[in-house]
Amino acid sequence: MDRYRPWLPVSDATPALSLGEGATPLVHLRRLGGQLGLTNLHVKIEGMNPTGSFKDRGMVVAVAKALEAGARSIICASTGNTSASAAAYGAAAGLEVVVVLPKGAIAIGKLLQALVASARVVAIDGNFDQALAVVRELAARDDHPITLVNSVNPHRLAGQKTAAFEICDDLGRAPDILAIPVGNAGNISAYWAGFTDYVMAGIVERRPRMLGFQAAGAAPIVLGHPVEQPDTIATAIRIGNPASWTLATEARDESGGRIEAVTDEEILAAYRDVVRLEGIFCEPSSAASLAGVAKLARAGELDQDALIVAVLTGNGLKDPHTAEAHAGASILDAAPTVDAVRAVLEW
Ligand code: AN7
Repeated sequence: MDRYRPWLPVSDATPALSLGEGATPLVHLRRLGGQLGLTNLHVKIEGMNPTGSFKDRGMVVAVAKALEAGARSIICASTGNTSASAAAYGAAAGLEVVVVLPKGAIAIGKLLQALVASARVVAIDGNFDQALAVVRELAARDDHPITLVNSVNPHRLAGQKTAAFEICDDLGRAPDILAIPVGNAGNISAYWAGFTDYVMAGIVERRPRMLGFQAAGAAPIVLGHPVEQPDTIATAIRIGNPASWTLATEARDESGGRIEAVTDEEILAAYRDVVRLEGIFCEPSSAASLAGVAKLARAGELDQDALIVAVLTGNGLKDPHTAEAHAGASILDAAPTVDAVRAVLEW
């Protein structure tokens, strides 16, 4: 909030709040890029934020503004990362935090982040879209004042624009292509707004083509209609009726970009490749951005020297069950002797 203060809806009346969010690494993927024939492929590692996802950029602004307005409580629906972030920033701000989640569909690390930070966690027998409808209604009522901190709160998107600023500041220009996973469609909209701000201010000349990727089983924007029962291994983007649908399609169309679907198999392949070849462990939903880039590169639809930034939205440590089930790693058991360890290593 301090670094990009002029671009944010904050004033001297806004309480100071920070867990050290932002300033995340932009890393050149030489090995994976080489395999795909792309010389200039980068990732923005948003899993390095304080709660392990990009949500912190927007949550810090939303919670500071809630404090400024005198709020005592905040509420959100979530596929996991928003609730982890709300729980952390709400704790730091001394607010009551209520999170409403789809039961059994949240990666365990994210659920524990909310619980250990003492959020009040309500699991509904329904999906994210139903949870969002419930919290919107609760926040709109007068009988129990509570501030909604989902990305329909404009302060969330304002804060998330800072990632686009950082990318431009690091590169000295905007990338040619920005690839990003799409769930509730807030983040793609925020990046587009951020790039637009920088062009309007004359800091960069052009905006990137925006490439958004949804999971094939949860691809309402690609299909052109809501999906009643979204399903994908990428639980963070298991969303059937995105709140920022129109903003996302505007970003796509104004940028000459695309929003496409990637299958769970393609997502898992990218999830494994980026850690095996590059040492970067992201969560499955995040890998949708790289899965999409890989698919288009293999189809010959990307210039080999295009300056590409794929956003890795969340940290792989959040979802150990998916790692265990799909990363293919196995442990070699051995007795505690040199010979036994040599034997299992086949030396
Ligand atoms: C890792 O936490 O919607 O398109 O409730 O956690 O802005 O929704 C998370 C979304 C991508 C999609 N990657 O971003 C929530 C939630 C990760 C995410 C997305 C999410 P949006």
